[in-house]
Amino acid sequence: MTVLKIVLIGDGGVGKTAIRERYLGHGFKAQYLLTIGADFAMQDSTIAGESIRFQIWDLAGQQRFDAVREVYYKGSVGALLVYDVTRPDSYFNTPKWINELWTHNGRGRVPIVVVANKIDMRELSDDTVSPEQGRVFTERLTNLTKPEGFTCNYIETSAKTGVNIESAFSLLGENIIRFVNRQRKTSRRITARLQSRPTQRTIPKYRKA
Ligand SMILES: Nc1nc2c(ncn2[C@@H]2O[C@H](COP(=O)(O)OP(=O)(O)O)[C@@H](O)[C@H]2O)c(=O)[nH]1
Ligand SMILES: [Mg+2]
Repeated sequence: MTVLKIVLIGDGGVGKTAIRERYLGHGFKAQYLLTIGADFAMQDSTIAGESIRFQIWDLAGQQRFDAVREVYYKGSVGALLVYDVTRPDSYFNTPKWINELWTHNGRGRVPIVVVANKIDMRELSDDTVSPEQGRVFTERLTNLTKPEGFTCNYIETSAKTGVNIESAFSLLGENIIRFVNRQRKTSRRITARLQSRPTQRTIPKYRKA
């Protein structure tokens, strides 16, 4: 069982907790209690034939506190980056969140699924973020991560209706597996190289003797 730490990022009120609760099978509420610090929950899943356990971190309330933030991001291998389609400001703030994640997780660029949430409210609002905007942004993001062996995805969700919530997590899982496998390969290569070095050095010495 591989444990994968993932984080939910995005402005306050975009639906991070609602998405997590929906994924955990807890339905949907009109209000979620603000928890102190960061909350985390486990959910097991099978991604690309591998059993994995998502450790899902959900930053509650104080998104401004640096100390909480470092613990929150450290070791995370992926994120759901959520914005609210009825709040364009939450879309324009997404680069800030990505920057924070990639700076503080200790692993650099890790997979992200861009989640355009609250699509059940799109018809009710005049000023919304279009699917096109979300896709263009995600393509740009993927250009940054492709050299690392994985892509980023765009998905439209509603925590209220439940549409695409499962898919958001499984897309993220698939790209994390790609990312993790590649990292493992790299570290095996490095280990092999380190182990072979002493032998290479000692052989000429013995020959001389
Ligand atoms: N209509 C609608 N409301 C949502 C959706 N997701 C979350 N909400 C509501 O938006 C508010 C903020 O959600 P919350 O999960 O607490 O946001 P967070 O601060 O990002 O964790 C709550 O009142 C939720 O019920 C959604 O997909 N559709
Ligand atoms: Mg929350």
